[in-house]
Amino acid sequence: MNKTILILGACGQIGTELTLALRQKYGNDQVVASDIRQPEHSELLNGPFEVLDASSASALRSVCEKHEIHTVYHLVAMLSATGEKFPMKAWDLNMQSLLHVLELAREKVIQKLFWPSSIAVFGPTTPKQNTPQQTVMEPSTVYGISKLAGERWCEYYFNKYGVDVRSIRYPGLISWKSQPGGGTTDYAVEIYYKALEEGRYTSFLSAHRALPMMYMDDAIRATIELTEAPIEQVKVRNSYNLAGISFDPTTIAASIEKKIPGFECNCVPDFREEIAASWPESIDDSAAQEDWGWSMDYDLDGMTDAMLRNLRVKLGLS
Ligand code: AKB
Repeated sequence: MNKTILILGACGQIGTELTLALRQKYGNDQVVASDIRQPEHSELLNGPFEVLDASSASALRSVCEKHEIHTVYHLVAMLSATGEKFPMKAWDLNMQSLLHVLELAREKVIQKLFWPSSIAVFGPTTPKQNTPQQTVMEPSTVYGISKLAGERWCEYYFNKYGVDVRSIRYPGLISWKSQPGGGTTDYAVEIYYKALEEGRYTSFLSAHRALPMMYMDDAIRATIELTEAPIEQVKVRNSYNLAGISFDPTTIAASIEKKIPGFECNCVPDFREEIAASWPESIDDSAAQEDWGWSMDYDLDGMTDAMLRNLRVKLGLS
């Protein structure tokens, strides 16, 4: 059976690494990368690449039909901080493209869908510590509202039409290959670049503002493991909590300082502090552990090692 994969948003932070991981696993030709722009990473051109506007239903359909796509990884989104600047654009982009793909799955043009949700579905009224899988969800950002609505649509299409849709509520994702853009958790990537380049960093979140985060290798493995899990193991059809590692700017700075003595971090919070303050500090992911056997590899110091080692090479500092 043809199991060709389509990645929407392949040039983004997650899309770049997911495309490379899936091509390594299944071969370049089996994974069609797509984005609204041509890739900066030439590695993405080692297999099929389509310039595709995922908010166009007809363009999406024609790419899925042309390549006989089986599984779509839908990674197109405007993140929390940019979303607050452009609320209507964020809503349109985040919702339209998801609904188009869900419709293609309902019509059986594609057979399976992975769609990412986020810790942003939680809000100021959610319990902050060890946030449960099912709890109060009153997000206060446009991004969070769009992710919560998306979760409801995913579960609706599963219940109503049997669409095989799978989802993870990603924590902040930390990676070195490709940078994030427009998120509230982005400080935890910037800090590694600045530590190596300048030996100091000014955080836009306050010193003790803890958030759940995860190293990209764990996030990619979780994404593929959930998408490929036997169907009977996937019991949550809105989105699974993933805990990751919880830390604040002070704690990540201390982890970096162990490797770069003298590294200095100070904090000048901006508008993103309010967004972060509305999100959980730590997450309970026991449902993911029990249902499909999730277990994380990287702790904070392990992630710091990996980030600094890889960035030194990337930035030509080694
Ligand atoms: C953001 O900061 O907006 C994202 C997220 C937590 O989903 N990284």
